[in-house]
Amino acid sequence: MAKKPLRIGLVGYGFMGRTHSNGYKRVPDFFPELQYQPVLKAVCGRSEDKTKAFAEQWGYESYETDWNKLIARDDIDAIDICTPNDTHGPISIAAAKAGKMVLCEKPIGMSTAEGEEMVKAVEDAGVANTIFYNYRRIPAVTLAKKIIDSGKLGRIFHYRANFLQDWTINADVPQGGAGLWRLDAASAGSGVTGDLLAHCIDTAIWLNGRINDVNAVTETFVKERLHSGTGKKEPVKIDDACSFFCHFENGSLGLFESTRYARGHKALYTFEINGEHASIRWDLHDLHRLEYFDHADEGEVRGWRSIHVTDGEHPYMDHWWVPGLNIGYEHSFVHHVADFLKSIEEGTPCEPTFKSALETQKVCDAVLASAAEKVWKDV
Ligand code: SOE
Repeated sequence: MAKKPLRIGLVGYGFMGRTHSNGYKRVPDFFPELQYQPVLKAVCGRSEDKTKAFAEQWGYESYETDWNKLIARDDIDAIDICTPNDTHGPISIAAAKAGKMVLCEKPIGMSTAEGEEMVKAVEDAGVANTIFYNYRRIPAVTLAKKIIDSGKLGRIFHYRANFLQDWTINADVPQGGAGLWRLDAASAGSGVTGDLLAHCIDTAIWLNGRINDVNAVTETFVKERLHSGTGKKEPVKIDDACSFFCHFENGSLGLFESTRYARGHKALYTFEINGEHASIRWDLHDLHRLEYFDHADEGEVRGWRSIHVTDGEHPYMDHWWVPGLNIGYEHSFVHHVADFLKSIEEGTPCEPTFKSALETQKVCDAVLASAAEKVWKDV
């Protein structure tokens, strides 16, 4: 089958630039049925040396150092944004206005107000769009969605999620600079709320529906850090840790916790959902396993099942190895790219679209407002 090219212009060559590039490169080999094939046309970054080196390493045909020039090129179909959060809005709005498809790393932007402008831009332009909330596409998480949607859990009572890390405990870690923009409120918007809880919230809304209201606490444990821009110690304006309660529209209660101060945890994302008939839990450190408890099982053997989600009948797994052999974190991005290509083939939205991802941003904003004002906040 002759493939249709999807010419990619990537902005940003950091950690996320690598995860997305890997997705584009792996897709044709493992999803050969797709009509579209990504073509790595150009990568864009501010440092010419680093951008050129990235282009050579990952096989991009060319590079730019100004994203406006990338967007203006007529040999690019889709702009993929892997830069800090404060640039998601300007780049995606300009890309949509130029008629390009837009793929963007999470979160959608810096605030609900900005997210609304971004949704308007992609919808007015009628361009395909998606936000990379990659954990939805880990096969065990996608299987959780299938099980929940089948109604096996019955009425849902509880949803709880954690995302724990420990990489900012050292007070000498600066705010800003390569890889450290996540600590600088001007680039990141918020701390763990937009960076980590946003993942938990996206999955939660997808699995358990709308969140109505929230009650949150945040803490900034290290109050001042060297700012790489000013070269001086500056107040830290991001949340280092955040916990919140919430009510879901379906009547269940939610409990979420995120921190970068949980010594020993590098990326412990876990969630559990408890229903009337059954429960499900998942842990990123053991990402191919889905744990499932079904009260309908016969008494003597009733217990938590550990489903090894590697069978050909499990989501996405027929595209990989033989049953029993695991895949990993990077495959969630391959799956997202595959689903995006499928969506443009079929003319359907690729979830989460900018519009769906705006719902997560609204929850994040309500969480931060609740913590600041010490009150419950409607979403
Ligand atoms: C932060 O350390 C981070 O890289 C997030 O920015 C990612 O979104 C998350 O998936 C892993 O942790």
